[in-house]
Parts: sequence; structure tokens; C-alpha cells
Amino acid sequence: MVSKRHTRVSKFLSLILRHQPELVNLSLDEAGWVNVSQLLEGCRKAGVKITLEELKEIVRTNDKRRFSFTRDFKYIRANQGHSVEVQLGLQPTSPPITLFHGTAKHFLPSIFKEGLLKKKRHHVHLSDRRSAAVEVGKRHGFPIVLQIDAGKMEREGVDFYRTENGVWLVDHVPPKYICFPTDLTE
Ligand code: HQG
Repeated sequence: MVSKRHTRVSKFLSLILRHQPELVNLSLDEAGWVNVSQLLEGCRKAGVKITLEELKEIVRTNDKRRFSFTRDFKYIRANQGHSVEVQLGLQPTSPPITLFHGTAKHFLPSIFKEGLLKKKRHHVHLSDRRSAAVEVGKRHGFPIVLQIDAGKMEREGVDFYRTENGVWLVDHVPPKYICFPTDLTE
């Protein structure tokens, strides 16, 4: 069972390691890594005291494996979800034939027109599990799961990437590859 404190610290780490490292006076290297001692020191100065042991525990038990250490535990990075520029160094990987995207009902008219856009993130995030997509969709409103014809996209030359924690990334999903639910009246 992940404690409330762990969830809070994990959200703070996501903020630092994906979006605003400057909040604790750090910058990410090209691949998104930061030095662990400097991170802990920066957090301490910002009023968030985390020990190395606690950080290891948070990384190990995180529900979506959002963070990774280097083998020697000297550096840490977020596995995905950045808004700051980073090159995660992922290689294009063949996706399952079907992937899922969880969204909210009120976004559908615009997704119908433009397809899935990456918005503030570096990529559109897709999942190989419908259940995971439902949870992602709930964050934005009434959840809708869109089925994506990833096999066809790949055959037509689109690159897919898989993060360390199993999220599928793609640059854009044009509407023609999206299977929209037919009954949207309820
Ligand atoms: C929607 C979480 C209108 C898109 C999750 C989504 C995920 C459009 C929202 C990860 C659109 C962006 C990412 C269009 C896309 N018109 N709306 N043309 N194209 N959208 O949070 O996928 O907890 O940036 O459907 O588990 O919800 O952060 O992306 O609803 O893996 O680790 O615009 O975040 O992981 O929202 O979530 P987000 P997302 P973490």
C-alpha cells in the first residue's frame, strides 16, 4: 500500500523531473537525468526532506514506475511525461496491433477533427491495456476509450516508442486510425 506521503512526494518528483527542475535549482541533462544527491539537497532546501532510502522505496513501489535510477543510483530521471526538452534515447519499437487511448467525452469533437495531439507533452500517450486507458481518461472527465489501429499506423511508416514503464508513445494519431465509439448519447 503506497502511503499518502509517497504519493505527495512522487507528484513533487514528477513536477521537478518532468516540468520544472528549476524549482529546486537543477537542470536536467539531455536525457533527463539529474544527480540524486543534488536532487535530495535541492528538495531539502525547498522544504521537502527525502532520504535516499525513501527515494529508492518511492521509485520501487511507484504504481506506474514513473522514475528510473541508473544502476549505481547516482542519477534519476522520469521515464516519460516531460514538458521540458529531453531525448530519452528510445528506439522505434513495433507496437501491438491495437493500442488504447483514454480521454474525456468533451474532447471528442476536436479529436474527431484533428486526431490525437500531444498537447504540452512530447508525445501522445497510448496504452496496451484498455483498463489503464479508462483510468487515464477519468483524469479529464467522463472517460472514453479510443481504440487505435497501431498495426496499420506502423505499416504506413509511423514510428512508435515504448518507455521503460510500458507506455507507448507516438507523435500524432490522425483520425483515420482511431475507432470512435458509435453511441455517444449516454
Ligand atoms: C486530449 C499520465 C482535444 C487527450 C497517464 C488528453 C498518461 C485532445 C488530453 C499520461 C486532442 C491531454 C498522459 C484533440 C488529445 N482535441 N483534446 N485533438 N488530442 N487530446 O495529460 O494522455 O500520471 O497531456 O485525449 O497515465 O491524458 O502523468 O495526456 O485527454 O500515461 O505518469 O488532451 O499521463 O501519467 O492530456 O496522459 P495529458 P494523457 P502520469
